[in-house]
Amino acid sequence: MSLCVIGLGYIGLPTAVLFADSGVRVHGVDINPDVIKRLRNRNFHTWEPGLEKLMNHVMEKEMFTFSSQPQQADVFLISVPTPIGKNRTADMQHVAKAIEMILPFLQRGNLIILESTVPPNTINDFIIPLLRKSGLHIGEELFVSIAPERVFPGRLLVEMIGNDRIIGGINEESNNMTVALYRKFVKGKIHVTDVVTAEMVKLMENAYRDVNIAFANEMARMAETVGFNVWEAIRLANSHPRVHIHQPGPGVGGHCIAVDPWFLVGASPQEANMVRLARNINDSAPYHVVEMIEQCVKGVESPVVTLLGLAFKANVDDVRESPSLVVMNLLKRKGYTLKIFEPYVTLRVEDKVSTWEEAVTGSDCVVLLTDHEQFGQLNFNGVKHLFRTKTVLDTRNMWDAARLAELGFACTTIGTGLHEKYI
Ligand code: SAJ
Repeated sequence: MSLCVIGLGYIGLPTAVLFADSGVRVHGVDINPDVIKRLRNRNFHTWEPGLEKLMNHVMEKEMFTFSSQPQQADVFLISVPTPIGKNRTADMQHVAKAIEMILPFLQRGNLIILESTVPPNTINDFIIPLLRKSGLHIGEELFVSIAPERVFPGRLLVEMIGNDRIIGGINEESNNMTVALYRKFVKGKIHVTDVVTAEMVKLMENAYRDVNIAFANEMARMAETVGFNVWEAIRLANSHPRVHIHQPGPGVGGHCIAVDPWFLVGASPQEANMVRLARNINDSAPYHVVEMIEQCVKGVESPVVTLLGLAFKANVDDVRESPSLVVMNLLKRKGYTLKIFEPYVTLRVEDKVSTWEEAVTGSDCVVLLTDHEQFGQLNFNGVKHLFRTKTVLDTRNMWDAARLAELGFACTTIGTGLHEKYI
């Protein structure tokens, strides 16, 4: 069995490596020469547990080769980005390019699998017309399916192997071939359905999470006016066996939850009302954080604001669509002096400092944006003399506000409405 994987990004590469480890001869393709160069130099730069070791292993066994050009194979797997483009519609140019690249290599009996997240009807209305250019009879000589990835950054390998997989083929042969392939490493259940349902399942999962987070964010705003603690209320509500409310925060980032719901809005603008509203609520969250920061530093002359965390979520170095960037840019535009402390992200950012001590020196307000584990253990007592104004704002409920108040801090936690007590 041979497999050609197009796109060696954060999903394509580990997928290719897992197939190679399961005995499939894999050729990986990426149009970005930097990716190929890095792989050649075995410079992987990944924070995903276990991935580097597995890559070295399959390369040594010569089960995984890579280059900028596809080659003939039994199966072609496409795992390229589908970012949000103009007018918040899916930008399909990378998928189109991937199909174009493989067309000259297609042979009778090949299977094409799409792993990228796409709007509903993409396989039927977009992919199949492109594949017809091969001259092969779709469904009889060329088989097609979608098998969307559903893994959580930071747990990629564990989830790729252990999670259930949804497969939607254009016909029974496509389904059977796709199931047989994924069975090589997937330990979770493999669910087979039709293509449009498989496309929709992926989008529904992420839209469900977005709507749920928007609900939590709305409850948080309500808590600030009504006067209760939303974190405690959610914890207690979730003790009900059929309730699972997500957590509020400074907004929703990443390339999935902040993006995929727009594919539903694009596909069905009349019907996608709740999905659109949720997106707008979550997109407004960083603006609310900025308003709270302005309240915290009110009356301070030329305030210095410290931001903790640029990554979109805990313990990763990924800043795509991060609400922290929105907060940072808004504050910059308003003329605030900033200090940014982000131990995970190597990105060069103006105003970045490298230690906690540096971050708080001369600060008038320290704002916790990303819930990196280490931010939960910061030592305030040892640095409190370095602050100019002892004010903190916690958007993730990681800090003990009562303890900080004992140390002389004015501590505001979003979604509590109780901050007056500590000021
Ligand atoms: N967030 C909250 N409150 C919460 C949970 C998350 O504000 O209760 C925020 C996070 O801080 C972050 C954003 O939402 O900014 C998204 O983070 P995430 O960790 O929930 O999700 P992703 O984008 O890393 O991964 C999601 C996952 N989807 C689901 O859990 C349904 C993952 O399984 C998908 O594979 C991935 O999207 C994808 O590729 O679609």
